[in-house]
Parts: sequence; C-alpha cells; structure tokens
Amino acid sequence: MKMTFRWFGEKDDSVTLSQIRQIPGVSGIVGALYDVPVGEVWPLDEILALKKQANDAGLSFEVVESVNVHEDIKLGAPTRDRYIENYRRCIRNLAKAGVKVICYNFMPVFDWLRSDLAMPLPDGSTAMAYSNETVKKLTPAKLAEQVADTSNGFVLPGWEPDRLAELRGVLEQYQNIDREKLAENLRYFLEAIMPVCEETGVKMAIHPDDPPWPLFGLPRIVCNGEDLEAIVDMVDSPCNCLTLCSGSLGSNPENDIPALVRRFGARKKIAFAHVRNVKFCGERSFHESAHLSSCGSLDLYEIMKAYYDVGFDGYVRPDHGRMIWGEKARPGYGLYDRALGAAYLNGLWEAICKEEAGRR
Ligand code: DNO
Repeated sequence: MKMTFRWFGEKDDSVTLSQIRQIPGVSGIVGALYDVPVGEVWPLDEILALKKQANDAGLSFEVVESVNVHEDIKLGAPTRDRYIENYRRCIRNLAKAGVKVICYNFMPVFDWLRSDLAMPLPDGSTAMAYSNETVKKLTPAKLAEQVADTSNGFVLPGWEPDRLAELRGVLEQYQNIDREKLAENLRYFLEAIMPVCEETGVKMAIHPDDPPWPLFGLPRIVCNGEDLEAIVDMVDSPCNCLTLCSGSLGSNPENDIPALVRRFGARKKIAFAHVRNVKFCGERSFHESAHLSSCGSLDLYEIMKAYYDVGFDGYVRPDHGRMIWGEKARPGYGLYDRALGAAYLNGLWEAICKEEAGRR
C-alpha cells in the first residue's frame, strides 16, 4: 500500500509540500491542475512542473484527482467526441509524466455534496455533514451559493465557479437522461479511452457518488456494489478500475465496505483507496468524523484488514478530516486531522501486517 495525501497546489492550498513530507509514511501527493477548464487538455509542461515540485519536496506524484469529465460526455451530447479526444490526449500527457492512476467521477452536474461544511462536534471541532431534510428544502442554486459562502474562501473540488455558472441550463439538459442513458454514456466514454489507458498503463479509477443516492432528480449510477460491478464489467480492461471511497459509499449503511473491498480487491479492481469514517445520524443523514473507528459508524480496522487480505498494493489516502486546533483550511482538507488519519491508517496497517506475519 502506498500512502498519499491530496494537495491542491501552491496557489490554492493552506497545506505545504514540506508539511506533507513530514507526515510519517506519506510518500506521495495526489494532485491536479486546477487552472485548466474542464474538457481541455492538460499541458504537458504544466504537469511536469507539478511533478517537479512534488519530487523536489521528496514526494512522488503518481495519482491525479481528478481529471473531470465534461458534462457533454455525461449527457452524450453531439460534441462529446471532441471532449473525449481531449481526455485521451490528457491521459497520454499524464502518462508521460509518470502518472499511474486517474481518479474521476461520473456524477451529473454536482460532484460531492454536503448541507453543512462546518457542523460543530461536541469536542469543539467541526466536520462536514449531510442532512436529507435540509437538502430537500434547498434548490440547487441556493445550495451552490451556500457552499461558496461557507468554504473559508477556498473553491471546493467539484464546485468550481465555471461549472456552476450555467447550473440551470445544465439541469434542464438532464431532464431526458435516466440511469440507463447515463450508464450508456459512461460505457461510450470508457470504450473510447481504454485503448489509450492500456497502451500507457494508466488506470482509470471511478469515484463513487457522494452521497450515494440520487439528488435533485438527477440520476446516479455509482452508489453500491451492484453499480460498481456493472461498471467494471462494462468494459473488460485491467485499466477500468475503482476509487473505493469508504466515506462516500459508507454513508449508506446498506453498503458493507469491508465486503466491497474484498469483492473488488480480489478482482484487482481497486486502484485507489480513500479511507475515512462517517457517523450515521438518521435516514440519509450523516456527519464526517475522525478516522478512528470509535468516532464514527465504520470499522476502519475491518476495512484495512480487508485490504490486507486481498493483497492490496495500490494507492491509499486519508480522506476528509475535521477542522481541529483552530486550523483555517479548505473544508475537509486541512492538515491536522488528515495527518492524524494517515498515522492511524499506518498504525492499523503495521499491526495487521505483523499479526499476520506472526501467524505464518
Ligand atoms: C471530495 C472528493 C471528490 C472526488 C471526485 C473525484 O472531496 O472526494 O471531489 O475528488 O469526485 O472525481
């Protein structure tokens, strides 16, 4: 397992590469180019510059999160082929810089969604939360506004202003897109890019829908084990893989995360593991918590044990953290709680490895 840490770049992150370098066991960053509009090709020189920054700080750069998929591809619009061709060129450029895994998602319009970016917890920290009751009362536009107002001045990944500017128009375009059509458009996209992935050795790792249920009437197709199975079977390729995000899938108590890790890990379909905890608060409601099992509803020991048992040797990262110790950062992506998360996951991993070695 290779422990990584998401970094938003020099201009856009309160966390520095030298801080990341000092987190025990973290060997690489998960990065992206944030200035390139969705659908355009990432320039090789800019990718190489990001890689150099990471390498100069003693960190690798082998995972990208995300190369976002243009809405026209998800909609199956006539213009999609141009964007798919750009995506293929982007994969080639990333491969030239040594990138091995690209995380992406296929969520219509919105990426991940929360109703509260700073819900106070009893210990004085704050965490991101989702309440179905609150979301039901909001319009998409109102929610987007609320996110922009409460994100400590940072642009949240997936909530970039250019994506949200044309919200109403895009929502209308989705009126004729149901689950089947969306899945068909994903298949079309995967069929077109897999040959390039196989040629370059880059794995595409789809991120689950977060939260894993339909929102504002928009279809969702990456919500549970059945969905994941349909996707990996959609195009048979070693490069058609998953980002198994425990917190996204895990916010539906019906998703058994250790079982999903075993099911898809055994098939070598997990290229990237996002490991974090959530606490259920009621029907379709949860808040994020510290990574420790006892702080949330998921058993992180069982999750890491499942990764061990399937011989997982891919990339892992701690995921959203709470805001603690007075830190001001992009919600979910401060330094402190994610660093605690990485240390905890490394601790679980060491204990599991030693215990298993002792058994043999
Ligand atoms: C949120 C992230 C997502 C994720 C994308 C992948 O913090 O987990 O924004 O990066 O869905 O495309």
